[in-house]
Amino acid sequence: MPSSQSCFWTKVFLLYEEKSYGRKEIGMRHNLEKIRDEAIENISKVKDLEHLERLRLKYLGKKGELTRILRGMGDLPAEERPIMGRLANEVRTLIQVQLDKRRKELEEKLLEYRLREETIDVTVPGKKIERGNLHPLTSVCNEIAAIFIGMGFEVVEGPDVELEYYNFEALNIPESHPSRDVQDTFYITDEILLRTHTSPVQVRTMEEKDPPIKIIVPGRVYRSDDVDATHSPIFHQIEGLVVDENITMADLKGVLDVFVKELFGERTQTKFRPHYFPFTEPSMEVDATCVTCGGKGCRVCSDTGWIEILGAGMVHPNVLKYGGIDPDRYSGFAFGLGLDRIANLKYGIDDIRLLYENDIRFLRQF
Ligand code: FA5
Repeated sequence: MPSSQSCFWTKVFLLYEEKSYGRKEIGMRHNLEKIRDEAIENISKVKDLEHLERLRLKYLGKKGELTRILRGMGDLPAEERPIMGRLANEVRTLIQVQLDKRRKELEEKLLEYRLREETIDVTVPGKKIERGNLHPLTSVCNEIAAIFIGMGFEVVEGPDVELEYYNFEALNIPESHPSRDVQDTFYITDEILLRTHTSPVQVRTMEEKDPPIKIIVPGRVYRSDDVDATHSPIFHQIEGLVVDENITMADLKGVLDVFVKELFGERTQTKFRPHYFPFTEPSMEVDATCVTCGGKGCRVCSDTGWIEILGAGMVHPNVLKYGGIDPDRYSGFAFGLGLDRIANLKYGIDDIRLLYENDIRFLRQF
């Protein structure tokens, strides 16, 4: 304690001794002395502001030690109260001064620490934020949609959980057709199933919209196929449908030729092979010159120079009728492509399973 303060206290206590106070007064004086010494010592040792605040409450707070002693003043003889009150106030002021002094020191230390530790080093290399990328299926789907939108098509969607009626019956698919087999299709009830292709959206759209109709339908489809490098029980298709007056196969060939050239390059050729689908007549499969070898023949195209990319045909009159469209007035064409296989061709992926395993090391490459 500074010498001037100790000198003050000595005088005060001598004064008390001289006046030969009673036991209560002496007890109170000793208590004040004890609190004072203890507070000064504790405050000088404190290392942080939180602890300092706890000490303030301990000594000067409403329930603090000094307040408790002051409450006992009522027991003192009336003439002693002002003297003891003054003494208590001196102790309070002394503790408060010590608290303020220590607070200032601790705040300065904290500021120094912060200035030292929290400076921003602008030369430290920044933390790179990893940018994600679209799944290859999404990218190819967007690319294909953009090509058709450029030709005036509209994008339409349909339900994955579909009525057997739209998936088969309205598409002129007879009872005996193998794709109706429970082995091939995921049935939910006898009449509800997971759609096996995007073609059900053809009749759904015809029911809602009068010609001219010019739509594409991207979506997920389901088949009870065993998994291998080219088959997955869940895969994706994009359906196309055009219905209007005077639509011919020339329109079908023209649109698909433009599409293939836009997707795989200007030099890509198309080949239309006769095929059978119950919902188109005539029907065909469309091949494109192999993306990998340009038509020369390689492992990807099994040395044929061609790759099958979609099924297509002129909309069967029965399907137009199911859709409420007069087949004597209107005609149309439709096509359906397997998006997964197109994505694999485009990116040189040789196994469809890679598209569904969600291995980030694989997906990051696209
Ligand atoms: C159809 O699904 C017809 N709805 C397409 C169509 C539409 C024809 C409009 C005419 C008019 P298909 O069953 O061939 O056709 O399937 C179309 C494409 O889906 C196939 O060429 C193939 O690329 C893809 N595909 C079929 N099964 C699987 C499978 N399990 N895994 C991945 N892709 C498959």
